[in-house]
Amino acid sequence: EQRLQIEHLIPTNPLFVPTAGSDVSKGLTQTPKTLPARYFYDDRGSDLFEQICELPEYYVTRTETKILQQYAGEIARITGPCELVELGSGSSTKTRIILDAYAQLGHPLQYLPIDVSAGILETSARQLLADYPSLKVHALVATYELALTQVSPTELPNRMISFIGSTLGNLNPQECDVFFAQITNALQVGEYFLLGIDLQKPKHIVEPAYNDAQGVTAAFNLNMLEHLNHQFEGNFDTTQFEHWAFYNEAESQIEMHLRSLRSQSVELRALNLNVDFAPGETILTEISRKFNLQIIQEQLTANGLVPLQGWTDADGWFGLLLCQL
Ligand code: AVI
Repeated sequence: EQRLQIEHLIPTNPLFVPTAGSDVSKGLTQTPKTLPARYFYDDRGSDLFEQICELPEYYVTRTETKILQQYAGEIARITGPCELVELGSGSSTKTRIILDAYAQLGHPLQYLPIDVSAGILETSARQLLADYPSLKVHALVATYELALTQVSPTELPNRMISFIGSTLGNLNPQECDVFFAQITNALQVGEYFLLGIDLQKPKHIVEPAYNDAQGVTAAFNLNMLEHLNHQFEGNFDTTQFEHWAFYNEAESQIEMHLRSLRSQSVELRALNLNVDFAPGETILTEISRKFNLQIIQEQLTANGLVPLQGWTDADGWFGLLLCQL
């Protein structure tokens, strides 16, 4: 298929890479224990995340989708013809709204989705090609860091890197600074950055979004242990851990943990690692920060990414910012 190119920047078998899993070893030997959130996203994790996006409690996706539906045309008018580069593209569902807006203006459609999960990347790329006959897709199986050093200008006049879904919230402030630097390095002057962020709102709305009644978020959280078992020959017993998520109002962030239900020892053979857990001890698997629109705009500006336009929903729950380098 000429319109589709898939490049694997993450080796299919990570065990052949000497540094693979060093982030896992580091996180699990720290006090308190942590694990990088990107280990949520194996194929099953990506599938569970798609289910989270449909949950009644998870307002995030629904709200951002509404904003995109209302303003994608405006985004396309501002940027003009653009290659769309998307970090953490997943199912690319929301991206279709942006592609539709470019199509309506008669612009060529070029899409460069980037995701750590090869399964979902390939499936959604093929569906997109079937639905958009003129679309060209160049997909990268990669982490953001890796991908951002690889993307280069195309024959289109500009590119827009899109980082929607509030994934920025999963980075701590230090990681955020590094990330913005990677974005500005990847872009050329005049190119665009589209950022979707979840905004600060009362605890009684945020907290249930990470503690859904059907237990999908709990399954998503626990699946990280299955992923590690599979990838690093581990023996985590997922029945001996439980999901725990709460909104830390002082920090304006959800903190999501896995809590050990008893004293236990876990081995990750491929990492040559044994980890002991006390009863009730937790692993921090994710933070999900909720932003203040004014502050994030100042931060973007300080990093050379000039906010051109911002949009929110009627309740002010979610923000979409179009920036230019
Ligand atoms: C991908 N990311 C923005 C989601 C979030 O809301 O922080 C991941 C997630 N974790 C639990 N539910 C959803």
